[in-house]
Amino acid sequence: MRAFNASRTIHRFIAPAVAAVAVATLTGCMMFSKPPADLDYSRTRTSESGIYRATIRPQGDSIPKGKLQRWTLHLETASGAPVDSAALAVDGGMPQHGHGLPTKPRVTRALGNGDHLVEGMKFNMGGWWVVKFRVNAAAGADSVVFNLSL
Ligand SMILES: [Cu+2]
Repeated sequence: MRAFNASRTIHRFIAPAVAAVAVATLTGCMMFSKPPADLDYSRTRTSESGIYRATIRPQGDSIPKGKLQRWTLHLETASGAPVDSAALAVDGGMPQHGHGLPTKPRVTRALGNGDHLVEGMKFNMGGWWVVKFRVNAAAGADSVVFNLSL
């Protein structure tokens, strides 16, 4: 009797398919650190030198991501007198991402009673945004900064 040893050792080296799928969605905004805890997200803020008080009124009140929107900026002096005649410039960005606004919003006209139309606002991602209005009017030059959490 012959013991037929049918055991064959077949070594299959299946190379582990290390599919390092580098999902190339690295658009430069991959910092997930939290914004400072003490940020003031008020929609009414006093300017940095205290000359003005300004209120942002986003269209429809909520601030959507990725959509062009119009805002109204209400501007008054610290004592509450509406400011209609002012040179206003808009700037902004994400301090933690090192980038600015994706658009170049502008204050296009005065609407009366201290209100000013801001066109071209857009925020293309979630997180902490800063929007700054530089104001130059009879009472002086100053800036007012708003924090947004999207
Ligand atoms: Cu960003």
